[in-house]
Amino acid sequence: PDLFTSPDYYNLDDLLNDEHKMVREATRSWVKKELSPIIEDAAQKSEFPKVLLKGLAEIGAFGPYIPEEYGGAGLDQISYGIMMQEIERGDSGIRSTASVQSSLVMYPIYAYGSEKQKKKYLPKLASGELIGCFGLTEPDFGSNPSGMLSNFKDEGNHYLLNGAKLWISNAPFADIAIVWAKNEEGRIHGLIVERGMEGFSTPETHNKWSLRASATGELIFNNVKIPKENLLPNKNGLGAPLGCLDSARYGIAWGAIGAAMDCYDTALRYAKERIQFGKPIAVKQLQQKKLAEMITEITKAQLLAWRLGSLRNEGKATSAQISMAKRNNVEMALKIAREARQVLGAMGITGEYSIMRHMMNLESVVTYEGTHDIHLLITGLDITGHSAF
Ligand code: TGC
Ligand code: FAD
Repeated sequence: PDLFTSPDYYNLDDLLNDEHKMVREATRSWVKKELSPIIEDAAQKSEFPKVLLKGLAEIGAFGPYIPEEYGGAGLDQISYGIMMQEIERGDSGIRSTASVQSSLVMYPIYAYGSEKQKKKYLPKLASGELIGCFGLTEPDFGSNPSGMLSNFKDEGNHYLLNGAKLWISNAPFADIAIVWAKNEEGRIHGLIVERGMEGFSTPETHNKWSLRASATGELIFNNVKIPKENLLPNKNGLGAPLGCLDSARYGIAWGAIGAAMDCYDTALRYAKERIQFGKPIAVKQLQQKKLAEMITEITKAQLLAWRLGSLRNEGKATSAQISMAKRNNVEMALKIAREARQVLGAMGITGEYSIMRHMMNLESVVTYEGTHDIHLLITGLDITGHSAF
């Protein structure tokens, strides 16, 4: 079913400018035409649909807010958010690819890279000629990346990189990886690692029940020689990767709304059409409670995301504010997916409808980019001044 109508219960449209609406229409129509028809099959087969890369680049989803001089779309933060919403209405895994490419690969090169690095990589990443991935998480260090073991030594004319990263989106086919590793003093730096460098491999992680249309893998570094010019020179320490996460988490706060809207739309339509006990189930109070709560939660999430986007446009959003929105909106979407699935009864478990796929996808979204618990602890730290990690 492809009858998406964007719920807009509080006239959020009045807060959007023409550019925001244009970006939404362009992204939405691409999702309807190119993504929706093939995504269920890709997810069932557990294959990343590479055929979508070109279109993602064309709609500006690779670097929406990166300035045009580097090939980006030069849009504001609200447009970036709306784009993520519309892509995730289609599938969280495809939104992941756009998030990683934009916020975790292009952003660190743009914000921490040299002019030479920016000119070399950003236009090709924006056009999709190069695809990137972001390696922070390790087998033994997920929520606490500061303990990472990946490391590099200065060997005079190059660095020697060793270690391993796990759960890396896009890893199996990425051309470059932004890898976070410690130098000999234990300080975290970002390095640009390129496919083909000797000792670098990217095995795929199989058998996921979630984000099946996104490729996930490992990054393994076995004495990889990294040219010195591939170190990101302008920021180091844990704050460098976390700065990228701020941008990706913000996009997810919007993205999750898209998944929730698709579940709500589907459940509402189904409830009006499905007849049981001689009447549409939409006349039943229990079903109305589910649907009414869904639209209430979506509306609250939209306002949170919009306000956060405005703060980001003014350069005023804090990391803790971003954590609150990521946590709230993903949990909201996950709950809506679970409720919406029930509205569809048995039909809800099939691939005829997108709800179960969204639900399974959101189990990753609630874990990656900082888990639900970690974001709560970030809020806790912000309001009490005490770290409870
Ligand atoms: P802590 O001592 O609190 O902080 C260390 C340094 O980092 C600074 N900092 C930040 N800087 C910028 N932005 C932020 N959001 C920041 N949060 C903290 C902080 O000021 C400090 O700086 P300095 O100069 O004093 O050293 O760190 P901690 O070791 O106690 O750890 C806490 C923390 C924040 C790391 C933890 O709460 C956390 O966020 N863990 C989650 C890890 C995570 O999100 N991993 C995500 C991996 S990437 C991913 O999942 C991609 S999925 C992609 C997709 O497919 O979409
Ligand atoms: P752990 O950190 O081991 O957490 C396990 C449980 O303990 C969680 O419930 C957590 O909330 C809880 N917990 C941890 N610490 C505390 C605490 N102090 N107090 C209370 N509870 C706590 N990473 C990347 O670097 N790049 C990627 O591209 C990427 N893509 C991903 C794609 C997918 C599909 C998935 C599933 C993950 C991806 N990740 C990626 C990794 C992701 O960021 C981590 O899974 C996440 O940060 C959590 O780490 P962990 O899985 O090791 O869980």
